[in-house]
Amino acid sequence: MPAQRTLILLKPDAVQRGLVGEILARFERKGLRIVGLKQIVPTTEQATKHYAEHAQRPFFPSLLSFITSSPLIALCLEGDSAITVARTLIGATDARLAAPGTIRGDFGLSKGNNLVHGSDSPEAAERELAIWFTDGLITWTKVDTVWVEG
Ligand code: IDP
Ligand code: MG
Repeated sequence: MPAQRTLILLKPDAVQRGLVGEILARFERKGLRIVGLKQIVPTTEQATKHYAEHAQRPFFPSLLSFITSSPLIALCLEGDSAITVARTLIGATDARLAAPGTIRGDFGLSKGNNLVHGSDSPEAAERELAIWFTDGLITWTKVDTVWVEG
């Protein structure tokens, strides 16, 4: 499979609980590269766009309040089959049922507050990356280590 890019959100519960480093480490250790990263409090408009497919669901209002409640980390991860690989690391939507060894399975106890979002298809990844990285801040270049003298 060719390299893909996927949109990951470390949701407000992950940030509030101090799990950002732990979760980032799992993605990095797997071999996915961080090519975009920022901490923001999304606007309601931005969150509504992101979760548009769920607009008619009963949990939508509480999902919106949750996701806009405090800072989250938006990430663009890149690598072979990044979309599926990230979803596998994240685990099932309901963290109470997610397998041990997955992020949700190891750290979550809720279906709504489930720590992480990951795009579920190439089309979703393209759509979602355009919502969160409107400033185009996605970049990564491999360079040889540069040593500072002295
Ligand atoms: P996903 O994040 O695993 O792709 P989706 O079904 O796309 O799961 O749902 C989007 C998000 O909406 C979930 O991650 C979760 O935060 C929230 N959510 C989904 N289903 C429920 C529910 O039944 N109750 C409360 N929140 C839910
Ligand atoms: Mg989804």
